[in-house]
Amino acid sequence: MPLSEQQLETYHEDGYLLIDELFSNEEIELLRRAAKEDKQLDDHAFSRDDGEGGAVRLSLWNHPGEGIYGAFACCERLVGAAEQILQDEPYHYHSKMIMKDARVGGAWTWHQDYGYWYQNGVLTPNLVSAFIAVDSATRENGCLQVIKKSHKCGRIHHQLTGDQAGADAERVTAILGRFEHEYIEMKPGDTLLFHSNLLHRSDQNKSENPRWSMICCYNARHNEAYKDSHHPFYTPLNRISDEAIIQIGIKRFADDTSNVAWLDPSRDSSARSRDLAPEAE
Ligand SMILES: O=C(O)CCC(=O)C(=O)O
Repeated sequence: MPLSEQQLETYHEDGYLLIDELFSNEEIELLRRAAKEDKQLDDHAFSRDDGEGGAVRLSLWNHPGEGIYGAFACCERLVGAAEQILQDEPYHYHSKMIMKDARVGGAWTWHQDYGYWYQNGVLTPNLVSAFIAVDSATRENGCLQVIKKSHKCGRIHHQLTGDQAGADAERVTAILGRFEHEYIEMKPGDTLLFHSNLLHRSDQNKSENPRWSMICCYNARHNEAYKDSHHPFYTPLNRISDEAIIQIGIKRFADDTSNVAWLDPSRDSSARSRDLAPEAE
């Protein structure tokens, strides 16, 4: 059981749980080097106007694959934690690398991930994301910000700002008046588990330091979408041991990413789907 009772309680109460050093220096360095040297990752990257004069850059894939990215997404440490949180079998909904580059990395507006995923036919917000710090994330380079306990507000109406869908600004302002706004500073290897209805955002990166992070998203088996979308239906996940990360990482990614099902940017609606539906739980 990766998470203690106390950690689970914190997650459910606050909508997120920060775990320091979930991944060792050796593990995260393998991921960092692999990602930064990965031409395929770069080739599949796409940008979205952030509505503040910049653009966010990310690569997104649907299946974990058998390389280093899959080793992280399928390791017992993360999948076990997701299972405890979801109280159901987790399956890989997608992973992404957020490439918030030095000086030019774009901002993310306040949003809930379920604000996007609702549109994909996912019926309940029983999904969890694991945000793994690949580089250090600080206030200067645009670390993630969250509104603590905002997952309790239910799903909020989303609308477009630039290319990104953001949560209704009037409601976010009201929520900020009552709930705590937190900056989540992280060291490489630290991991934030967060609820799909947690409001989160990040500022542009005007610093000299990149802020890359990998986010693995899991859906509960019994919460698979009722209709087809650009993300997969339930697909059993091959859990691997925590030790395998180093073994696979040392082999590096060579041709490993070929089976991850890269998502064509034209099909991706994350960070830009328009949600005009009424608010719902
Ligand atoms: O990496 C960030 O700053 C935010 C990313 C995010 O919110 C998302 O991918 O939904």
